[in-house]
Amino acid sequence: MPASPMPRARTESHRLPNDLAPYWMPFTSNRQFKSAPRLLAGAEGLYYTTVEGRRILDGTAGLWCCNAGHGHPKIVAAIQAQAAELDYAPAFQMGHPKAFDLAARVAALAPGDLDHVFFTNSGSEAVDTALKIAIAYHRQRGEGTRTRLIGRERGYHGVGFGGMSVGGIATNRKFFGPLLAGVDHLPHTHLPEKNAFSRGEPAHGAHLADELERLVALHDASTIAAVIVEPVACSTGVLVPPKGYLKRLREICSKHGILLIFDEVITGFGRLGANFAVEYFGVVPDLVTTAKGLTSGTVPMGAVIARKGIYDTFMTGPENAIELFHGYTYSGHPLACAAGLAALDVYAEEGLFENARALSRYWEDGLHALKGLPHVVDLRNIGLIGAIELEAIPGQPTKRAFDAFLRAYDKGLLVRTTGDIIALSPPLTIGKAEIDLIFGRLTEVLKAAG
Ligand code: PXG
Repeated sequence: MPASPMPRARTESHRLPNDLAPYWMPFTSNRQFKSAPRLLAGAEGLYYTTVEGRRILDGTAGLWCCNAGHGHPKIVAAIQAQAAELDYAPAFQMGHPKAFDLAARVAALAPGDLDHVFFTNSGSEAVDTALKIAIAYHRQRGEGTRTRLIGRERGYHGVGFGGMSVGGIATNRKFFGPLLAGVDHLPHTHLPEKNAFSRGEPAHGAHLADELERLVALHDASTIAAVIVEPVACSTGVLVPPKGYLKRLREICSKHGILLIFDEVITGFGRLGANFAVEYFGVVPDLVTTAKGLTSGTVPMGAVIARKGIYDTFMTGPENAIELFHGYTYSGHPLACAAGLAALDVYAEEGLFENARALSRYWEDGLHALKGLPHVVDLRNIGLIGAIELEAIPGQPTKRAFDAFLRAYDKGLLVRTTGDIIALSPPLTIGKAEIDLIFGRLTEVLKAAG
């Protein structure tokens, strides 16, 4: 879609708020933000407009979610029409057609017998749902001792107690007590000494999947319900799986009757130029968690996709009995379903996953051209995801990347940072010209920092 040349007409959202104090902002340095707020008023195509009327190129698809770009007319119209037609339908013991339609569409996109879809409202809820399904599945089969959950260091699975517990980012865990009992972690796969500046999947590290055998030997397979990993660990700063790693993890899980969960909240819906990472890597897990791109970020929604055998295991007992005591008031919300159906239409009609795939090499070349700029210690990429790791300022971790984020924003480019890593994930509607713009502006930012 063409970017609008001018900010849209001034509306209520273009005014400055009177009081910044009451809103406790999530995952934000509240005091820094409120001293110099970055407020967005509008969005169209690949660009945000700030309250001051500046245009900002969206290098992050919002928070890795607006895969169809912003304000797509088809998605906007679907949400508007749905709000007028059916605002809400009870999610328990009642339904509405679009929830079934969307589940069928999502199942059709997922390979193999990943056939059944449970709706949530976020990635965090999708993760907690998948963990609960995994534990309940084993109990249902008479293996109630399988309750242990295995995550991975540096993993991010949202902020519920389940996701936090299997997650592996220390700052997201250490403030919140003992977390879930019976959780262990695989080692992360970051091997910069061997893999720095890899293009796509790094060559070294498949052996790290064998650490699962060590955990099985320690805990015994009969206590382990599931292993959960992000196929590409994004929030921690984009760790691409080493060649062969995911396949090995799948083999070890199958050998020991352990369910494998892929957390595809970011990698689902085209981010890698495929429907899911499942397809990209050719490794089929037992459960897939998604969110974000499912509705192109327009209405909150997440989903768990389960293999047929898991669903069927629950479909036993008396016909009028509830099979899974789990769900949310807003599971399969009509507005989210309408947005999801429209987003999936747009992805297909405009060939956006194909666009992502076709551009991934150009994207890779643009990113790796930053090699040699001041303080750049690693560059990582896959699909339309990129990461620039910077050398930390001694004694001031995170400052170098955060300063780059602020300078990029001043230059009209939105990026994300985590630690001293800049992460990039533009809408899948991007073209070569805007890829050039992103890396051109980042080059200026990084040179100025040197
Ligand atoms: N799993 C994964 C793999 C995620 O990336 C979640 C679960 C949680 O989703 P919700 O919808 O509950 O936020 C996520 C979310 C970032 C960033 O910039 C990443 C996420 C969210 C916000 C920022 O790294 N990932």
